[in-house]
Amino acid sequence: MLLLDRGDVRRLRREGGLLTRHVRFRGPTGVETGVVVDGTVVGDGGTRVEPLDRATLALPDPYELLLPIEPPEVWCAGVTYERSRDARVEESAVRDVYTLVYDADRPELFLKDASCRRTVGPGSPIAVRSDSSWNVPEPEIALVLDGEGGVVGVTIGNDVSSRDIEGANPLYLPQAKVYAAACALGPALLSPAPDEPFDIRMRILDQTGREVFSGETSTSRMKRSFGELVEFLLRDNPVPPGSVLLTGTGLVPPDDFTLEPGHVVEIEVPGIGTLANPVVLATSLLERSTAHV
Ligand code: DO4
Ligand code: MG
Repeated sequence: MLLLDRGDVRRLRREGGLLTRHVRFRGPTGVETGVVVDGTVVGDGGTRVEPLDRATLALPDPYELLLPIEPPEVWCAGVTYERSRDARVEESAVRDVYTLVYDADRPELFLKDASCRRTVGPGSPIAVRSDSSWNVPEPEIALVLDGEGGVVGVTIGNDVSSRDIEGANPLYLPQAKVYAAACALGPALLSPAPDEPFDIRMRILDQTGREVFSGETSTSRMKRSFGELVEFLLRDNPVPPGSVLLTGTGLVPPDDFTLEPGHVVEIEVPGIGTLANPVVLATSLLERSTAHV
């Protein structure tokens, strides 16, 4: 089920004005939508749940926080920050394409997921590819689109990527970017989308809880505006309402860092919350899903 159909998009637009964090969760009676009020999750049907943690909004048993929306499509923009351009130039055997796209009028845009097959929610495992030895999380602001050029809200996105596969040849981009659990969204959908820049902080913890990377950036460092990215995405392209556009990463860990199974990635955006996901091998998820077929 898609949370955000045309009617939902209209409702979010109508409710515009008061900044609200929208969530979805599973409880004993099924999936509910709700909002966060003074740190408490309040379901539309009246259920009140106190999160275990006010940043991640992780919920106690028998409740489970879900994706705030199930987007029909997830798109990504790339090389929208100088840091991303420099990292790509460093990793790639074909360097010019990144400098050219950073300076060009037309942005890089690519399809990351459709039908929510590869996108996971807060607390669920994200994955690294088994045929890659250099993987990174990409913390990004994710715009929720109304399909008509408007942005109805924002959430946090993680565009998990393989740097060595893309670095070998830019034509391998879909393989570097699109695989099981390569995308995470959440924990909440903030609506309406504020005009102010967002601070984005990322921490990566190892199996023992030790911090192995931390960094922060701001969307004020982006080369392009959100409006420009949405306008290019929708040109001659029927993107369904409720789809999501990730707007690029400005945080890249040092070149000797690779994301590994057992790590936990935490992405914090003040006003939205913290998106936290443990890391596994993509193959382990596929084994599990075929076991249930
Ligand atoms: O060109 C590769 C994609 C870069 C990207 O995903 C980003 O800058 O966030
Ligand atoms: Mg990215």
